[in-house]
Amino acid sequence: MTIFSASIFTLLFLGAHLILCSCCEDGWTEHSGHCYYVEQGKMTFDDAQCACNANDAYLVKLDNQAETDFVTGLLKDTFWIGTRRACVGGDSNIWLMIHDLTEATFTSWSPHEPNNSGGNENCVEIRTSNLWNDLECSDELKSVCERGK
Ligand SMILES: [Ca+2]
Ligand SMILES: [Ca+2]
Repeated sequence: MTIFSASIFTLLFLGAHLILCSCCEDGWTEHSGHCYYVEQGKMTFDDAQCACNANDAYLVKLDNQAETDFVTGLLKDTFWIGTRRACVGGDSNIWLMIHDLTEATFTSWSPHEPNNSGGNENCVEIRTSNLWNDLECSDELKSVCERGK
């Protein structure tokens, strides 16, 4: 085999590897070009986001129903998602994706939620029904981190 053909073979192998492998680290699961990690430890919303940040990730940004179906398949429990109330007026009904601070265009609220029960429910959990609920950020839940490959 010439050096040239050996180089071509190596390039083809690497190319196929990049296309075929999930490219997520151990413990992370690939879906649609992103990697996801389930944090079983229960933490406040801020601590959960910090734990994700420490792994170059962010609290999961649920962009659509397909991603929601995937993530709720990873964790059959309540958990934090990366969405919280915008700090305008104290009682706004604008919800931000904390990863990029854009307003949530996809939402999936439980019936009668968000209800801001007690006036301090500014963070969002997914219930076992796979629907969203606003909840106090100081509550301690499991969480899911997301990052690009
Ligand atoms: Ca996402
Ligand atoms: Ca609520």
